[in-house]
Amino acid sequence: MREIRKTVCNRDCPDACSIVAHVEDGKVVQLGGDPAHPVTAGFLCWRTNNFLPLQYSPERLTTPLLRGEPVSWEEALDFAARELLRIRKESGPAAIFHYRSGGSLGALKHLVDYFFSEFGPTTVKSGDICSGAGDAAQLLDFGVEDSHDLFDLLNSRNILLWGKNAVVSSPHTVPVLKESRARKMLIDPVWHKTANLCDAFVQPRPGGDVALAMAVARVLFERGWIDPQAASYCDHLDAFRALAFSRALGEWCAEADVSLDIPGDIAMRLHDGPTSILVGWGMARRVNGGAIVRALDALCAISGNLGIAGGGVSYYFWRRKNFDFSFIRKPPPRTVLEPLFGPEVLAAADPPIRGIWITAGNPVAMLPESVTVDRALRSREFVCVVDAWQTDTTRAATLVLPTTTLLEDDDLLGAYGNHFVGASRQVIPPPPGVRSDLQIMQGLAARTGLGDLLAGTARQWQERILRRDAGFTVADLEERGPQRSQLSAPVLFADRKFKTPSGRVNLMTSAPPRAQVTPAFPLYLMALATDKSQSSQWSKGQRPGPPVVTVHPDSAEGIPDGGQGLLQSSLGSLPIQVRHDSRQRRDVALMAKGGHLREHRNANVLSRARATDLGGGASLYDEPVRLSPS
Ligand SMILES: Nc1nc2c(c(=O)[nH]1)N[C@H]1C(S)=C(S)[C@@H](COP(=O)(O)OP(=O)(O)OC[C@H]3O[C@@H](n4cnc5c(=O)[nH]c(N)nc54)[C@H](O)[C@@H]3O)O[C@H]1N2
Ligand SMILES: Nc1nc2c(c(=O)[nH]1)N[C@H]1C(S)=C(S)[C@@H](COP(=O)(O)OP(=O)(O)OC[C@H]3O[C@@H](n4cnc5c(=O)[nH]c(N)nc54)[C@H](O)[C@@H]3O)O[C@H]1N2
Ligand SMILES: [Mo]
Repeated sequence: MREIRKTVCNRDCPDACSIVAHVEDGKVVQLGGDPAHPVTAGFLCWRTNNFLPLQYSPERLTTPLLRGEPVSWEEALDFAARELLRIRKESGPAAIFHYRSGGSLGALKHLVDYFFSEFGPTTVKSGDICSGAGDAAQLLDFGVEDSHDLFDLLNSRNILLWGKNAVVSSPHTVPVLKESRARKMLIDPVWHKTANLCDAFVQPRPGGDVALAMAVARVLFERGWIDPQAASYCDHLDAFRALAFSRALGEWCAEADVSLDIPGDIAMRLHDGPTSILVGWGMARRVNGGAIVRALDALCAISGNLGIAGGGVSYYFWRRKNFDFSFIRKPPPRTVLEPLFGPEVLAAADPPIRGIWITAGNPVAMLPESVTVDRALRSREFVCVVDAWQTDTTRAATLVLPTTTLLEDDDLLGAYGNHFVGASRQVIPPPPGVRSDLQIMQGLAARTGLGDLLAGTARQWQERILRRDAGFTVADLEERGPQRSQLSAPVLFADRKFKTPSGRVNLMTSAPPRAQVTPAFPLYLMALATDKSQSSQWSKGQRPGPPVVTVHPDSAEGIPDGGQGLLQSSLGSLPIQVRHDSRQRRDVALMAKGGHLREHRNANVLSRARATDLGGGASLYDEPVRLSPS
């Protein structure tokens, strides 16, 4: 008999969809989107619609592996406890590094942080590979990082999609964009399908956005299109104006590589408000990513689009505000900057990092300088990876512990692309031998002197973590499905009061230079999200053969469409297949993110570990590369 069970997707995606699972004889046979959730709107993305091959993959881990050999949970947890206790005793807790990434965005994953905070506190990561530079930019400018209600886009007269591929990475924003009658412009160095939703497409130089924004600001000042109240809620308006006027319009346009009429067009759209700027998270993955987001914040502020319905500069939705993690309070003795994971782990001293615990992350594939990350892991005494499948990272581990998938999860989810909160619930039990992160840490707590630190069921922890003033209980989420948080106003900063030290917007006054490509390496390598995978998790596996690199035909170095070649950076090279696309700029080489290292499909083997200007992000899209025939 077919039964229908609902859950919430826990993947690292802005949408946090409500999933309808069809279960037959204990097996999930079909997945779909919940029509009752206003954002999910009855459909799922390709990668989750097609998740079942991964759920039932033969690669699924169902038993702990110690140095590659199956062992019992008793043995595995005893070993882990012994190693952690030994390293702590010999070198202190800072010699242990707990690294958690976004494989599941469930709120209870923070309980693993809680364990390591109480066991140590141990070394943890700082910065953020995904959005660190943009987060820091918005916190500097506004003191808080959050967004307008998703449906407030219906109040906009103009929408600027600034480096945002909604079709691939936030598919549930697409129906809202389609419904909105606003004029829409995409500003992105890369042509992608989201351009089809827009009436205008501007294709600036990668990282040229600060220059483009300065040109726009200059036009706004020259035409008198500055909000007359701007000086009352913005600090440094004069210094920002001076920055915009520090170069002629033509110079800014040359730097951004756009024609002279573009700044005027964008300025007009900002003036003809309300105008919403939707900033893609990818903006933060450049050397000057923080400055780019700060420049967009400033454009929104001076043009009078902050704090009004249909306006705003929306980057991240503050999903964590619905949860109370205040019980995790011990400051770490040391941090490892996430984008510099490989080099910093290798270089750490006093004490060296001897043990690493990895939760919901695949750093070997997903962090820059993959080979260095791999080497850093393989040269530690003890590395434990908790994951549901074999990955490039589990292969570098001493101990691998098998855990639940999104269909077996029991957790709370906030979204970073809308203001809903939901509960994920097991639509099927995990296979025998598989334990949740919480169960694993409970087993470890019992063995490391932390006793009942984590005692309680997942449900009890959800009750403890969900903030009462969000406006609903865990039971409500279970019975009625995801609910919109009352902690989020439809319009952000409606009172034009900001959480900065002065209470006003902190406008930028200077900007660092963008990254340059060179004659020897003339292309910016951009490995971007694809509809076929969630970062390194490919629903139906990776396409066979070498990874595809898409370039403008003029940049293909004579390699024909479909031909093979090498993609090289100063770090290494990768055999690839070339695809021609004349809609792309001549200075970019495009790949899919998340290819596996062991199959030579990973762009991060070519990217140097470099941090961004702000917030400890990674300059993932700024690596200069070249193509050559193989
Ligand atoms: N299908 C699928 N969906 C996903 C993911 C996935 O792997 N697959 N990943 C998830 C994750 S981890 C995240 S963080 C989110 C968001 O993931 P993101 O990758 O941030 O989302 P995109 O909207 O694709 O934003 C990237 C866009 O920024 C553009 N861009 C890059 N550099 C510049 C620049 O200098 N200037 C301008 N103007 N644009 C630039 C890129 O060309 C690209 O179109 O998506 C999530 N959704
Ligand atoms: N070149 C390049 N590199 C990038 C990016 C890019 O655009 N280009 N994007 C960056 C971005 S935006 C991000 S967010 C990062 C993502 O980097 P990661 O977060 O490391 O990527 P995922 O593939 O999502 O890996 C998470 C792992 O968590 C596992 N997992 C899933 N659920 C659970 C669970 O419940 N518990 C545990 N313990 N594990 C679980 C998955 O099986 C998977 O192997 O990558 C970054 N790296
Ligand atoms: Mo991300």
